[in-house]
Amino acid sequence: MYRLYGRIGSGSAAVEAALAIISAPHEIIWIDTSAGEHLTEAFTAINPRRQVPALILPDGSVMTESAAMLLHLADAFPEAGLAPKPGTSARAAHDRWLIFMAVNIYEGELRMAYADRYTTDPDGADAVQAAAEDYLSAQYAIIETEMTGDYLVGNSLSMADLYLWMVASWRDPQQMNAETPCVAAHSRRLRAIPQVQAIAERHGV
Ligand SMILES: N[C@@H](CCC(=O)N[C@@H](CS)C(=O)NCC(=O)O)C(=O)O
Repeated sequence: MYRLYGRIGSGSAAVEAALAIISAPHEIIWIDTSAGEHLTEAFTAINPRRQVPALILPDGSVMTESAAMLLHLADAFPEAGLAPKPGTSARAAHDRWLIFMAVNIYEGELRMAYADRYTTDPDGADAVQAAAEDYLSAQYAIIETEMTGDYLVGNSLSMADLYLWMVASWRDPQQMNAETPCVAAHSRRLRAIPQVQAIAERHGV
């Protein structure tokens, strides 16, 4: 049994979707960060960065980092076909997209959400957000240019698609439609998958 620590509107959504699609037995423990539940001693022992998601594997070991969780689940459930075979160039492309989104897009969103953490200037949050918005647009433009089919890699759904759906769900849909229509269409395609739809509804996106 997997145990996922998550929060509505957080990076747990892609992991929730992956666990649902591969039908892995799991439970979700909701962490209310607005009530400081991520700051407790018990949760800090699970993730010293005091962030969700965190994933407890069936053997009790702890994983943090949403992209790493998806890679782990892809390899632990190869029959689900949610990532190309390890060692192939398709897998290289897949892993590249996952890491691209984790380090550029998710991080860019954190600059939007926690702007005051990214400046020592007490009046600097607006400038951090403005720069983050430009930065995010540039990252999405790269995806838009390189996305040639229905999915990010090859002709089938992968973990990278679930991650793109998740981060794109944090953006303004109208802006997405106007600036990156292929990414917007990808989000609609993903949302039509019943398990993704259920998670989207849970997260209100
Ligand atoms: N790199 C981490 C980022 C996780 C993260 O920043 N989570 C946010 C929610 S989306 C969080 O827990 N924020 C609480 C805080 O930093 O105070 C991942 O991909 O899992």
